[in-house]
Amino acid sequence: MLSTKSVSGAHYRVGGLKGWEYGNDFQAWASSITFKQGDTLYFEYEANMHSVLEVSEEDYKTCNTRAPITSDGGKGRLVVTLREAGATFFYICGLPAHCSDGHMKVAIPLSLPPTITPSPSPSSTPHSSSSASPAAAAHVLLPLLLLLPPFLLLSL
Ligand SMILES: [Cu+2]
Repeated sequence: MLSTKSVSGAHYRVGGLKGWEYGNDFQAWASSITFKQGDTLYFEYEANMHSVLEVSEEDYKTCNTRAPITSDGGKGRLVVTLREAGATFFYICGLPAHCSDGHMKVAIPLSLPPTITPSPSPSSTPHSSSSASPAAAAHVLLPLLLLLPPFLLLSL
């Protein structure tokens, strides 16, 4: 059943019960979840046995650990809040063999949120009225000029 979730995102332990471990099936784990903007990932593992690198898609595919976007330094716990809706985040273990042989790699695709259109009406109203005022003044002035000649004729 669908239910209205709270605005604060869901929390996920990467890899489920086994966590960030050699040989865990992270793709199966990730494919079972629809990740949303604001969700939080917890990478948990024995410190210094692994690490977590955020990498580019290319480095994810090739298990290249030499050019990470970020690295957690093998502290054993990394908390990541997913911010960019529609983006995909790529994480690999910093030990190349763990990535290539132990499948310690995971791609996290973020779904796009349902289109929420924030109503910008308070800010757009003064903008449109200020741009309309010169035109409005011209419209008032024109009939006034047309009315003047008959009035002048009558008074003469
Ligand atoms: Cu590892």
